Amino acid sequence: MSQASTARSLTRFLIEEKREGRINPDLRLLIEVVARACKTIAVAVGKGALGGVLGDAGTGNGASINVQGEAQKKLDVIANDVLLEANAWGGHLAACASEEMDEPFLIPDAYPRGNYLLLFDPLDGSSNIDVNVSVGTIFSVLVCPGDAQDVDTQSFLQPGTAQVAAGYCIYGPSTMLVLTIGHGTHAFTLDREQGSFVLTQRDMRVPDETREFAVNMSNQRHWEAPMQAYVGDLLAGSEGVRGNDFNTRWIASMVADVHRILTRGGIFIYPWDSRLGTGTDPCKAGKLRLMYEANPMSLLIEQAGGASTNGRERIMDITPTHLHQRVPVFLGSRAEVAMASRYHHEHDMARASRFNDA
Ligand code: AHM
Ligand code: MG
Repeated sequence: MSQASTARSLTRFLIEEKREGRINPDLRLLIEVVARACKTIAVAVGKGALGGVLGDAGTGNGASINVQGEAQKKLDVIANDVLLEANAWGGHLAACASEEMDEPFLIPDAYPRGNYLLLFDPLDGSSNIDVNVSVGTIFSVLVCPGDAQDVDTQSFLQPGTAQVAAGYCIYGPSTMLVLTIGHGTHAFTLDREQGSFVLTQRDMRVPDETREFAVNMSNQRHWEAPMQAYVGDLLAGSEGVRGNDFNTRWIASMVADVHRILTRGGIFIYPWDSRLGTGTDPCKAGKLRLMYEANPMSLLIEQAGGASTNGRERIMDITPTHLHQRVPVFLGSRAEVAMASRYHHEHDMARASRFNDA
């Protein structure tokens, strides 16, 4: 048999998963629609300056600002529109929520409403667009609780453990879709000539141990004490308590950093930071968004044998109170995530015992 005939397309993979009873027909079709939208976004990203898609969105009156208070790039807006248009009419969704939109987009009355909710960060890492560094789309799928006609913001406020699918598409030297439907994490590479995603890695595994960490070190002075202590010990290398030298990588595209970790291990950290709030306001508890970034990446990482916490608890156990809420993130190689959590637990216990003694 030729290689072409044995290659497993995303479509074939999903049909086989359906035969195994691991995915229902509506979710299968929804994932196909998202994958198709990602191909369209890949084309727009790939055109770069030739497509007139670089730079900030907005009118002559200044940059357009999203609900997160961040300046939108043209490609943020384009990617958001592509995902909405592709998903509006298929009949699988009740509503979409996006990092780029204040409120959920409810499927218009002109189309049938399905039972799924789709959440996405249409173009993650968009500060990298103008310098031609990898960016990506992150998505998460939930089941709509109750009647799809009554869907509202509250319908989305489910913990990450309720996700029925999650994935990202990375627009890098090659375009790859990394997907989980709760039975392992699998990678598909876009065959640009054929226009289809082809399964290139089944059951990705994150190595348990690592000597590589990813964090934006320029924020160090704003971190809390246990994070300072943990990274201090990583930086001390073989001369410190860890007894090993650690390497560092920071792409500033979560999709690209997580893709590296899924491929060769590591720990990705975007911690709480004193400029981001008191920690009691869920909209300011970190930089990354729970629903659009942390939850889908956590499911992908856990399905590949890794771990994901906010330093103190499993991210997917957090019940959201706000659609756009933020969360500190520590995810990747299981043993290293446990080590980072240990610094936080020991710090909290020491503080509690000082408080009790006082
Ligand atoms: P975005 O969704 O607005 O692009 O922001 C999220 C990105 C992540 O991809 C990345 O890990 C992080 O922001 C980088 O932040 P920083 O520039 O502070 O290092
Ligand atoms: Mg993002």
